[in-house]
Amino acid sequence: MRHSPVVVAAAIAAAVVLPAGQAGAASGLRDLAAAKGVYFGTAATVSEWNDATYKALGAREANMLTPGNEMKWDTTEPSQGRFNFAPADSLVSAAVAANQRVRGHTLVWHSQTPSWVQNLGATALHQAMLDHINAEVGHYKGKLYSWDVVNEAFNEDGTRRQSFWQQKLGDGYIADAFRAARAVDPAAKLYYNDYNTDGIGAKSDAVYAMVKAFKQQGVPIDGVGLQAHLILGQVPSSMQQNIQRFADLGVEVAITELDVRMTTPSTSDKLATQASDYTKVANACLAVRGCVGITTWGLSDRYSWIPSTFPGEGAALPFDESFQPKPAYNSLYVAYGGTGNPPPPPPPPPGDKTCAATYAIVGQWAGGFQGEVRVTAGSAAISGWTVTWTFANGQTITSSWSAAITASGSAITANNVGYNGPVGAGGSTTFGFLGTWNGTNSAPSPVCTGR
Ligand code: G2I
Repeated sequence: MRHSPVVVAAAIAAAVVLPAGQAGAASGLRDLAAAKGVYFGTAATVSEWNDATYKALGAREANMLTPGNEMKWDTTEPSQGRFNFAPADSLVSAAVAANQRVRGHTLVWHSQTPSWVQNLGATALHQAMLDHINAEVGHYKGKLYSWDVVNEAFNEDGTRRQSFWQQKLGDGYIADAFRAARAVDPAAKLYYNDYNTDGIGAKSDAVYAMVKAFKQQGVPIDGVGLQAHLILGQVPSSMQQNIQRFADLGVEVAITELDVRMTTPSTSDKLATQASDYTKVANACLAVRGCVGITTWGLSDRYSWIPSTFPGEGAALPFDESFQPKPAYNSLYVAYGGTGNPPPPPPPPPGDKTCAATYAIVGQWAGGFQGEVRVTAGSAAISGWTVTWTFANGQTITSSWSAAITASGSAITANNVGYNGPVGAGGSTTFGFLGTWNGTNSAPSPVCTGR
């Protein structure tokens, strides 16, 4: 068939205007997922989004965003009644700018919750939970797709996790949290979220029984999040059946934190197995009406929780550390109906002076500790950096090396000293300090700004 000159001219114009590789069929997973009536999302943190190349990749691939840490209690209410929504606000603004919706994560959890909460008596704890939900859900009212209201409340054998919530408040705290969240933002979908509930088993049976009971009792629950932190080659064979049984209860289901970890280094065999694992998960969700979307816990192996939690493991995400698509990405691309070549990784924006910071407690003793922060440059060299964080538990810094550190209350600012300002593309440097602590010494989330 011959094209009219007008059509040919339009095609040429489109080819010129669109970034290379995005003309024609090659768009990111978000568009493919949307065409199938589902979403594709990722988790990200403020610090990760400082890497402009990574943020651009997220904007191309994801139409749903989950703040990785910024909506958790240790950030949002570090001391009672003092709320800090600034880090999460910046992620929500970025999501709005990228036309992404947001999954709120998470309101009531045993982890990343300050000691002041854990130390309350039962009555005060119950009130603090309601106050926290009122404030945080209220702050984001009308802006979020969903909330993970309660996270990880069950043991592997299906009994309730004996967290401070459970021990002090008993079984009723989960329903109370859902009721409180619904009362504040009736539009947000309210989820229960957990791991190792991906296939049928004792733990998912317990969640199933709870959701069924909530539905019968009129407790407001809209969704179940299956985290899907999976191990290579171990996608549960009953995953689709499990998703289906939850959907049959009248709740939606989401895969909320997908990654597939392996022992590192990766090999082509392991990457092929991982690709088939990603296909299985995508197909299990796509096969069930009511499985509304998949979120991966990050996009690139450059930014993943796994190596620090499971030493010797990693390589769990669809893009490698250099943002190159792995076979797992191609699996998702095909599962979502993509044809032709997937889009190439986005080039680093010119002048992209970004960095990421990770915080580690390298030693701790009665009253004192030694901390170290690693600054890693993004895809371009930087000539200097500033790292900031907020201490949640009243820690102070008494001395430091390789950085100039100032404190304003609990807010810490660290600037490079002359000799360790320059960091090559993808390279890193560290600085350290001695500090004091009392009671709890939780590690903060540092934010890095490069120049
Ligand atoms: O652990 C993986 C995920 C399991 N399901 C719930 C998720 O919320 C959880 O996410 C991870 C974050 O990705 C990590 O970034 O939750 C971890 C804490 O349970 C987060 O790790 C923490 C480190 O433990 C801290 O030392 C660090 O200061 O991240 C903090 C901020 O970087």
